[in-house]
Amino acid sequence: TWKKFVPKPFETKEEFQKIFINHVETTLARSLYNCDDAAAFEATALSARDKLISSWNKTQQKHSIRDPKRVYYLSLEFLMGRALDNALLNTETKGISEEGINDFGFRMEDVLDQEPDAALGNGGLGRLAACFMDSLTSTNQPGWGYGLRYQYGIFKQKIVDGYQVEQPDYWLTFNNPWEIPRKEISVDIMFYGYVRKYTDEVTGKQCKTWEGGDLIKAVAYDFPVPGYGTKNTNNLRLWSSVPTSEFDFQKFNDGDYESSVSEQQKAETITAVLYPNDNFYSGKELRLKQQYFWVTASLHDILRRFKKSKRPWKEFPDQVAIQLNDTHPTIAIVELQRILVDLEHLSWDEAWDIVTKTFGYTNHTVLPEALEKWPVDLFGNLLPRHLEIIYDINLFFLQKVEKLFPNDREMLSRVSVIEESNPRQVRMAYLAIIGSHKVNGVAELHSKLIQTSIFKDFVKIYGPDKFTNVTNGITPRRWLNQANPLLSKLISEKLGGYGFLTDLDKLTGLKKYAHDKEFQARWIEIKNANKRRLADLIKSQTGIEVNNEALFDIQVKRIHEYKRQQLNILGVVHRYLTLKAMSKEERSKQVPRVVIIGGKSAPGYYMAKVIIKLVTSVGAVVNNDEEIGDLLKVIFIEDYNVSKAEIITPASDISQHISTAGTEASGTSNMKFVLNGGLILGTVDGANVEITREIGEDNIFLFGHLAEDVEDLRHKHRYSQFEASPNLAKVFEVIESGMFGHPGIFTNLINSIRNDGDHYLVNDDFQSYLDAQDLIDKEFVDKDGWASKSINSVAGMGFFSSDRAILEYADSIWNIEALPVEES
Ligand code: 26Y
Repeated sequence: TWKKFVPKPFETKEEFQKIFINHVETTLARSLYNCDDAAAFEATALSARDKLISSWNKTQQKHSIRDPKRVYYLSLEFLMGRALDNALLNTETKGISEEGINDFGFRMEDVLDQEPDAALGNGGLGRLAACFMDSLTSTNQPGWGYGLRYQYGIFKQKIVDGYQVEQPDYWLTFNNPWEIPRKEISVDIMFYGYVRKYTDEVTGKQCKTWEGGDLIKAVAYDFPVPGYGTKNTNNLRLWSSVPTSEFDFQKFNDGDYESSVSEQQKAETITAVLYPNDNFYSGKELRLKQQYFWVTASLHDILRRFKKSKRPWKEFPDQVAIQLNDTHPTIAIVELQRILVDLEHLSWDEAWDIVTKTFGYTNHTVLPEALEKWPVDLFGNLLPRHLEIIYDINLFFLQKVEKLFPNDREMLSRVSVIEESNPRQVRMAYLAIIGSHKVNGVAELHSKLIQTSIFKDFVKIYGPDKFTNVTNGITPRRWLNQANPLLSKLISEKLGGYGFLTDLDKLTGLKKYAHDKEFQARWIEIKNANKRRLADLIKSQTGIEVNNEALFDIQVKRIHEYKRQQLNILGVVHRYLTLKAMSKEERSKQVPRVVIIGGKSAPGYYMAKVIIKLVTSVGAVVNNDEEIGDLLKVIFIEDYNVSKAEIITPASDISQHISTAGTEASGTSNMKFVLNGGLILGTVDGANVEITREIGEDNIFLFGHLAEDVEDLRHKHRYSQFEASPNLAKVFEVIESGMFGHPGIFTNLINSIRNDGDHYLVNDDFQSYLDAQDLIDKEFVDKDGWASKSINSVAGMGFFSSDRAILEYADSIWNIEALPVEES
């Protein structure tokens, strides 16, 4: 029968080798003798992909038959990183495939290293989406991701003369074995055009239609998302823009063939490049085009799937939940309303009821500069019908507000979706709130803050139940099992297997070993091995050798003033001055430190670029000071990305999460570092608060002012003289003396603290920061005490699994249920 000819996904080393060779010889048209690491990567990936596609098919079939309610996660960013190691580990075939390729003379490490990162995101928000995809599958949720297939991911960072230089990340140079092009799945998307009124012949009703615009085609590319401990495989669908096959025949006939073709070619620019701004809104038309293009293609796909079920429209929210990852996909609310009213001819109220039951909105930031607001003219030109619908949504909303709060004109202008500024702007966050049934923040403190500050009026209008919290999480598959195989293995020995990877609360079982000397020794040995792995990376990238005995102090994340890398490096200068002032004898008693900083600045973010230059300049002096030697090294890691994070995260003794209180919504790398046995130096901000609650306040180094103090401090700055904390004054003095190169480079950075209001409270928190650093130096000397803190911390991290986060969303926002594909 036909079944005989269906190749079985491999389960043994020999089966793997057969499939591998088959891919080398037929898919790649090579031979084993002519197969380099790059080809070995491709063949291994294709073999793993075969396996995933088979479970992907089963999953999608089961979903088609059972037709459960599904969630669609709309995100403009998916920071996936590499896929091969993850696929092999999640399908538990890394061992056999490694043995398989070893026989052929390849080393797994080198093969894995061939893969480019899928870097379709900026930072936290994009990586969260990637962790959520892993957890959706691993917890068997029927859920898809929808995003854009950018041809250029986040830029690659080079450091030239101490400065950041950006290079394009064209990640699709070689075949991408993970993507399945679905050229047959395409949607035509319109921009510009006009709105036409007409009378419906049957009902006699006044209707509107949008027409006459430019068309661009969206084509689907599917990426299988493997899970751990499951036969399910979910889908991530990314859209790519291509010209429509339609042609401007007028131009063609006029003999202007070239320009009619080149107009069409412009289509490709829509998905060409990821905007490299993190937490910063820039208001470019092309960005709005990306948003509408992606949202519309995705909705079209979702509606097509729903229509197959032949259910009435009112059942749509029983079948479909759509989660908006920040405001970037907010036009989906308007587009669904437009489809239901203009094309499906539902009444406004029926349609709006469906819309609001369908959407949920996650807010990731309170920073005013990150809130999206589109100029009304730009919006109305690109999407004329959508702007009209926004006006109507706003009108009905304001009528409701007026009834609730009669005579409160101020309230009406405060909550209006249209900001009456010059130019007038569409406030996307307000639209997202009005069009969703739930709004959530990403850590307890953050959720409380948005309810009492930027969205306060909306809490009054809708009541508190619409607003909720879902604290972020991270996937323990990538961030423990994959990044730190040694620790994962040790934990599995103590807990009797790898069950903690799908039930992270099991880590509490480690508590009883926190003071076990033998266990501590193995724990420390693993940390040392991970530090050596990072030291090798540092050596190969910078040529600098670091002392493995030193305390590894790491801050890696996007460079941003609110994240306060400037506080870190100014603290390093203070440490350097302190060491220089010591006698030789005193110096010999100090704990050696390697300060590691990494992260990208947005290309147009001047101050962040100055901070990078200060870090590299301080490094250039300190690292070459023979008197200091191993006591202090300052390393800037170039081009921080997901695959580097996998090496960096397991290697920290201390990591820094030191944002001005109230500015970091959650942070997720804080969770990754602690899960890998590093301790935190942090402010009382974002998820640091909950981490403290879960692991105990003795296991974290907190410092600085609280979020509730920030407003008063900023107010004080405006009305009183700047008084530098004495230690900061000394640091400024040596920078201005030229100790780290021409001081003019750093003038604006220093001024932002000294003369321009110190918005991020660097001065206010400086001494408290130094005190916390001193405490760290003291405690690090006690190796066993440090190890027991580390073990107890890991034991308390169960809560921060993204599985927990996904189950909370599934339960309280999406109302969906797991649907596992049993083994057949
Ligand atoms: C306006 C637009 C261009 C924009 C682009 C990217 C706005 C925001 C962003 C990215 C935001 C972001 O990454 N936020 C981070 O989300 C993480 C996941 O919830 C949080 O852990 C982190 O604190 C927050 O800064």
